[in-house]
Amino acid sequence: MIEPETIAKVAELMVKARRAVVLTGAGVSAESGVPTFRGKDGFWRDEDVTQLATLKGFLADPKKVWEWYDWRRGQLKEVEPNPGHYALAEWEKTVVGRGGSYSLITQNIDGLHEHAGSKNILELHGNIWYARCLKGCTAELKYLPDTPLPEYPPPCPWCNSILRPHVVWFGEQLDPAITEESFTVSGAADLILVVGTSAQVYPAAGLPYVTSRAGGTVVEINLEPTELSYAADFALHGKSGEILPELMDKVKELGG
Ligand code: BV8
Repeated sequence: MIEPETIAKVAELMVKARRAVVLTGAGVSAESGVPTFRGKDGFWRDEDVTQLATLKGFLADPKKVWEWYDWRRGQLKEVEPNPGHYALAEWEKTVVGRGGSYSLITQNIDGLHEHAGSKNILELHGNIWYARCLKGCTAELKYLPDTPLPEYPPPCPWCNSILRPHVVWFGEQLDPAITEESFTVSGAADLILVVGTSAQVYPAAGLPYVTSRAGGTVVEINLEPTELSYAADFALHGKSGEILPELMDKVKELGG
């Protein structure tokens, strides 16, 4: 339970924000039933799995890695956005409606923010519903909405190679344009909400510090304390699917 005065203070900042940024991680999707990576029920506790989410792991066994991703896609097919996703989409409407700017930067690859109605989304780690040619024969992305896939690995429709998931693996560069925009908006933000992330994976985890160094306010909303908690101006510990709607109720009460 977050103290009412803290909810009121953060909601006031959300009403005043003109350059708003949100950074989300797996914790935002947890209440939709999507497993997180490192939390107590994190599914990356099993070492093998972290080997799957690497280019080396993929090249060693594309079939096995695609089976794992398609299993995750199958799980995601059943889930819906939760009140936390919808609250962030609603806040975007109020900020933009006041003539402000809003960017939602996510490490999640599940597509749930878009499904909930968020518009200006920066997918730092890609999207599990898209694939691209392993050889890079084209910059085109192949949208693969149906799961299970007919064959593993799926063939590249543009050349005789195969497709790889359009996600960023450890040791891989993020999309330069998305990364640059994420750092630019974070450096200009008057407020960043950091929601549902263990704040361990870089460069994403560096974004709130960019906001703080530039004089913006950092609000963490997470189930448990993280390294960021000590650097944040506000650290609200609890479920994002409860805290975000509570904050939005207060924003609307304040005429946001
Ligand atoms: C790169 C793939 C250049 C897709 C993922 C040494 C020091 C610093 C950095 C590095 C280093 N060595 C290497 C690096 C760079 C490395 C990195 O950061 N490693 C860390 C782990 C040390 N980063 C990279 O490699 C990145 N590329 O930097 O390129 C480069 C290249 C080579 C060498 C150096 C630099 C690429 C990173 C992307 C990796 N891909 N996923 C997939 O299969 O999913 S990362 C994976 O972690 C997911 O994408 C995920 O989004 C991301 C972050 O995890 P979180 O979202 O935070 O999830 P997590 O489970 O950890 O935490 C959830 C939180 O939610 C918890 O705190 C929990 O308490 C909370 N929670 C749970 N339920 C709720 C909740 N909160 C609120 N409400 C709830 N209900």
